[in-house]
Amino acid sequence: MYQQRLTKQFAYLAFALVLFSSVSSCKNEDQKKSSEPKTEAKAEPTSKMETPEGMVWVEEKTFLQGAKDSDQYAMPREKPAHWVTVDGFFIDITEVTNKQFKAFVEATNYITIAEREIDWEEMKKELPPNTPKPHDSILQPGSLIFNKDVNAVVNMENYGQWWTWKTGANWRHPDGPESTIEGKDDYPVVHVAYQDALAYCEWANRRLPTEAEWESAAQGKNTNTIFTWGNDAAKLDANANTWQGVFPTKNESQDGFEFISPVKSYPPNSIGLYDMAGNVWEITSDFFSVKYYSELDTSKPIVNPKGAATHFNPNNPYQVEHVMKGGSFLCHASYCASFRISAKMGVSVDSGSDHMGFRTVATPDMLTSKE
Ligand SMILES: [Ca+2]
Ligand SMILES: [Ca+2]
Repeated sequence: MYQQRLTKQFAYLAFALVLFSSVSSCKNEDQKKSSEPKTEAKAEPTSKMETPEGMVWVEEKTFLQGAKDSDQYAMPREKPAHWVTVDGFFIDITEVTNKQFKAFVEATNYITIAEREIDWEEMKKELPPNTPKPHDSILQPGSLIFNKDVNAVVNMENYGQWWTWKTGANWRHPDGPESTIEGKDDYPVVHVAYQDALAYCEWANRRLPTEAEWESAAQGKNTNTIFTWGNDAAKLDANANTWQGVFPTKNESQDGFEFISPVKSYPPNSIGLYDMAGNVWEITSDFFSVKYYSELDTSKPIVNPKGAATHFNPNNPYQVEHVMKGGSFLCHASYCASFRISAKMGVSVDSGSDHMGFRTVATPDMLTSKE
């Protein structure tokens, strides 16, 4: 019985290590007024550098970061919208794929966090004080996967109902030890944590985008739209792999994919970027702080913002979290609607799952300094 209780407790705690710790703040509040625009979006000449394979150039522009006034799904942490100026940069046209990540691992013998032995002494630092140590049989390498068999939920605030800690789940075995990525070279890599993404970036001479860079890329040639394809919510299913039906119990898959999809399965945005909405969440370099925007000086555009000075999430105070963007194949309008450009959630630096990956960016100075 004690074992069973511990198991349940650990399942909850393991989840607390990972995702959606900020979901309880999904309630709307009165939106603060954004400051008046001080500058117009401007076109910059495309970099004269040769564009790296698999990337596109995002031009410098000044735009509204955060939730737009007309966004009915906007959450407090996305407000107020504020003007930012972001320099031009290159960004991957797709989420990093299994093929790309495999090349990194083969070159470096890197072992992802989900594949490593769990160090309880380290883990407990990220849990509430006096959390009892789970049985060793539970403290095994693994990751979080969506529970595809969930058929009823009693409280949407209790996300532990549709998440399962899966021993043996990692990027090579996305659904657990029996699963493989054979034949899935062009699927996004998953079960990679922020720290794993950083290691990939270091090897590839890339870095993670800031949240502002990510939003600039998601806007593309559009001007301050809610979605990466524009403002028409009815175009969601044609443009992104998300969830249709009743989340999390009934997935009607009208968009063509029940769960994860190969990259480029949906149309690109206006500058040729795929899956900026949906498929897998994408990690950014910014700390996740629910109060970051509300404390900004928005009297003039902020140039190349790099996010909050530190992380802050009252629902997950013991962990360092970073911002992830774009939502995933699990996103539904009834549950945070994270397929919007301004939407965000926090994820701890050492946690991955089967619906989170990343894409990388590069600036001209990074590419020339490597010559
Ligand atoms: Ca889908
Ligand atoms: Ca995505």
